[in-house]
Amino acid sequence: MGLTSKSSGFSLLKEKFNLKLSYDNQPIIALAGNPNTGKSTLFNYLTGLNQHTGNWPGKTVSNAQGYFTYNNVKYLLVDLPGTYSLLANSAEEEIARDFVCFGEPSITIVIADSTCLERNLNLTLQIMELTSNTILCLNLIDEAIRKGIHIDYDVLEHDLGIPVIPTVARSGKGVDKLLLTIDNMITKNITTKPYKITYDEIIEQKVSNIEAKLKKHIGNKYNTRWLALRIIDGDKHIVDSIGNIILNKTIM
Ligand SMILES: Nc1nc2c(ncn2[C@@H]2O[C@H](COP(=O)(O)OP(=O)(O)OP(=O)(O)O)[C@@H](O)[C@H]2O)c(=O)[nH]1
Ligand SMILES: [Mg+2]
Repeated sequence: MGLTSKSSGFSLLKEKFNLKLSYDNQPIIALAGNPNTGKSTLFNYLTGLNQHTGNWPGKTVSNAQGYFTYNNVKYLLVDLPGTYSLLANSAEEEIARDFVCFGEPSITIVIADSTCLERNLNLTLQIMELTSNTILCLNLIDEAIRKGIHIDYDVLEHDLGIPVIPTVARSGKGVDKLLLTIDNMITKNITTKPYKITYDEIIEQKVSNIEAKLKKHIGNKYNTRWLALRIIDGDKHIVDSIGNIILNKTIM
């Protein structure tokens, strides 16, 4: 599944991801995370009945999109399938990864299960590598407290370089702070400085070479460092998508 060559911008998003944008340039918030971390609970809490459900185009994976308004801004919220990684070993991983990479969400919220943070942080780091507009939502904090797990939010926030918000999605605890953080990120009152993984010198060298070539063809719209890493991985799906972006640009 690559990007189609005829579409661009607003229509491309609508076509590829079947997004129900209510106005042009509407801020899109993606909810990502491991399976069973409370993504849909938070999605339902924020959107209420104001939602559409269906399938992702061409997939049998269900898709939920909904709206919520905060500080006079109407956001489109997209509930991504639960995944342990973005390596695209399954349809769910492919959707989550394509959406975060090419769907251009304004913000990606990673919903983590606070009772097994180590496993959840793996996906968080992968998402942070793909987009700097990331918020980590430490959900199920009530369960963590019940199990005697203590998390130092400030240290985590400092080390990751992104906002870290504890929540209980089932009751809505912490959601006010999450909304305020979204608003502050959209209005650029908060800027993030996500922790970046540095690879061995030989890989970093190849990444810069590939990145320079990519930038020449596709500019700065997409995360060329991440795309270069996937090319080194030999990821055919990503190579096809890049080919289609280049073709699309040539046609425009
Ligand atoms: N105790 C507690 N339970 C929660 C919380 N958030 C969600 N749950 C429960 O956790 C379970 C999973 O929640 P979902 O919202 O379906 O999780 P999900 O991430 O959408 O799961 P997938 O779509 O399968 O990836 C449900 O039983 C929720 O009621 C929370 O903060 N605290
Ligand atoms: Mg769900």
